[in-house]
Amino acid sequence: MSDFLSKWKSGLEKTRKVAFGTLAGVFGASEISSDTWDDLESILIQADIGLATTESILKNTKATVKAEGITKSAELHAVLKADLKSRLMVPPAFVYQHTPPTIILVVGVNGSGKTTSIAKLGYHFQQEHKKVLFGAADTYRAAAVEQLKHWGEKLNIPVISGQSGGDPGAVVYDTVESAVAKHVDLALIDTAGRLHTRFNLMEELRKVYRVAGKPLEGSPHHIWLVLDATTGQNAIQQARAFKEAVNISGIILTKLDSSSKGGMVFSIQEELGVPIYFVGLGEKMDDMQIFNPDLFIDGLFSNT
Ligand SMILES: Nc1nc2c(ncn2[C@@H]2O[C@H](COP(=O)(O)OP(=O)(O)O)[C@@H](O)[C@H]2O)c(=O)[nH]1
Ligand SMILES: [Mg+2]
Repeated sequence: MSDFLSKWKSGLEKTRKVAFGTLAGVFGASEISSDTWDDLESILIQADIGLATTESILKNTKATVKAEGITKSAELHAVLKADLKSRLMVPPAFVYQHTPPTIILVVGVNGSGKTTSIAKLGYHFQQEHKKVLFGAADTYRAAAVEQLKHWGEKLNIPVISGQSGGDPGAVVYDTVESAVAKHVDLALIDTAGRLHTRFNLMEELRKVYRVAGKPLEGSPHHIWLVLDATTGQNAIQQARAFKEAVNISGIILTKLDSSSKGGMVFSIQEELGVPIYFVGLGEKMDDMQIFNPDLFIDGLFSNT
């Protein structure tokens, strides 16, 4: 197996075990009965697919089964796989600004994996021979700035930071200005994920967004929301709130390798209509992979 395939298979191992792997029991040799549909429904819900999406999957699958005259539950496997695949968006190819730099603001709640994802993304873009800059605008936590500096040193990527407890807007401004002056291809900016109230957090994000456009018109060019896959449907609620505040252009889904149930991937696409650009399949630098629906579905089902 290629490195690439084995990364998806091993990364999704836990997810497969806790959720989708149990489908094997449903896809037995028996005839399809109302029990088959009930079992399928409960497994999909347990896999964090969410009620609305589960209902829609069942409806489509039942229609296909009827149209194709399928009677054996074993044949449901392929029908379900095809339906799930059709729900996932292949992420659009990443487009760099014609005139560099490309500025990416990375947002999300504390602990979702923003800072480590920025490090992994920095590594990813370095592999594409791009010159990268980091901005440490999560000024509320000294540890967050230190964490990004640590990654910057390891990867040999410069980090723009300000004073601890200082104005995040000032760091964003300095990062964008410096990205232009240093002629980097791309800047990734870390942001705070927690303020006293959600309203404050969203206001802060709007402000940071406006400030990013001052030194460079059109910036930020992307706003990526980091979601922790292990938080399941809660992540969808978070995504809605962030989407109201700023124009989220892509999702980074972390911790798919932890005991996430994986099903929220389908709700993200269905309810938010925002592409998943990257997924975190482990803790290593090269464990951040461009989201690939085929590999994802195959990884979820590989033992069934
Ligand atoms: N297993 C796993 N752990 C991750 C992944 N992404 C982030 N983490 C861990 O999640 C924790 C929080 O990450 P951090 O980047 O500090 O989150 P932040 O508060 O949003 O900046 C850290 O312990 C990371 O190592 C992932 O894709 N897989
Ligand atoms: Mg952080």
